[in-house]
Amino acid sequence: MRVFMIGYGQAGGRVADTFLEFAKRTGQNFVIRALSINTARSDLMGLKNIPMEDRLLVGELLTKGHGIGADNELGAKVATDDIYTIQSAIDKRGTHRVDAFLVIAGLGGGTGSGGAPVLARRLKKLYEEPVYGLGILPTKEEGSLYSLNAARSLVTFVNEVDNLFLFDNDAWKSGGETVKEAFVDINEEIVRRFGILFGAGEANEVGQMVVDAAEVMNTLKGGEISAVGYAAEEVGSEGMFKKFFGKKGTTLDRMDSVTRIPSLTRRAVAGRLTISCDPSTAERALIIAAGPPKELSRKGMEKSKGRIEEMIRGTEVRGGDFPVVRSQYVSTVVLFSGVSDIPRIKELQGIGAEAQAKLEEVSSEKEKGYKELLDTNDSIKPLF
Ligand SMILES: Nc1nc2c(ncn2[C@@H]2O[C@H](COP(=O)(O)OP(=O)(O)OP(=O)(O)O)[C@@H](O)[C@H]2O)c(=O)[nH]1
Ligand SMILES: [Mg+2]
Repeated sequence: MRVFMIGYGQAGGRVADTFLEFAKRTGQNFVIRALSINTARSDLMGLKNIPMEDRLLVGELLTKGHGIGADNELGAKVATDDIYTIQSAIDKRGTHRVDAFLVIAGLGGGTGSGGAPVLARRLKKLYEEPVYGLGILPTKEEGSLYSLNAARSLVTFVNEVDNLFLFDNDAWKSGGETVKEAFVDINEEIVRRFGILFGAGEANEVGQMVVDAAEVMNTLKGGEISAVGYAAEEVGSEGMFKKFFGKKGTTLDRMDSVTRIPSLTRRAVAGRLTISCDPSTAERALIIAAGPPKELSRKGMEKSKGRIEEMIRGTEVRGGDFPVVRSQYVSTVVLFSGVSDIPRIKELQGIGAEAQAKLEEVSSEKEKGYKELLDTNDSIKPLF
């Protein structure tokens, strides 16, 4: 699938930047263009792979390029005020070869959480191609304001896009690293999964039953929220086999390649998903097996599809290959589209509602104080 990516805010920009790096490193061409939009000039300057001319500063009149500090409403206002600048920046870069748009943002801050839904709505008005969102949820440690922002942004974002992929930083953070190092690792994890999903339809090599972009898009159609699972295994083991058995592997290798895909699919589903959820609630699913074509067994894929069909609520399960001749790994990516009852969303909404109530209390206290002040002022007799 040829994707026009827009990274909105710092997280969005960094993830889009990592996508570009991944595409270059692996020789994939699924990123048609990657644009980064931010209210903070320094965040834009910190990117490595997105060309300078594709970094767009917005809200300059309001923020002078210094960002807007986790204010979700202000983030939405900036995007609304500057929507024509953003729109023409996208249009100028050419959208005729594009299969889909992907708007990426961290939903806990201000710029991306407020801006991404506004942009998605505009893109849907302007183009016929689907608009997907990749929303990154904050960690619990980031506090209730971030949860409130995420809860607010989620409800609008999910309504403005054709499908919203969620990734939960909270489930992926690991202790002991600095935040910056942690983000580098997390962004790699994000890009590996979605890079296979979007790259699959654009494979440079031929194979038996190669996934095409339409299959990915049909799986995403009509689903509100999607989660993705992934597992990989090294297969460059022929040398080892020779070493142990003194000949090239035959029967055992073939057996391996038939059982490998179902076993990797099982691991992808049972392992950590991009957002923790119950896959059985999914309306549709897609399995992609990536790796050297001789390792991608058709039988193995059929078996895996059968298992996922039994698992999910819906009946549509697609599957196919992403041949990568030179790869040392076989991996599977499983996309669950239209998942529901996501505990983390309920949690964010709970924390968000509490934070909202507290905010209202504070502002009504302030108002009360102000009124009292006015009342007192009233009782002060004019001097003249
Ligand atoms: N996965 C990932 N998450 C990030 C990254 N950078 C920030 N985040 C998360 O994204 C959320 C929002 O932060 P930012 O993207 O920095 O916010 P912003 O959109 O720039 O908005 P401002 O509040 O205006 O700075 C937070 O929950 C962060 O934890 C990143 O590189 N990768
Ligand atoms: Mg920022």
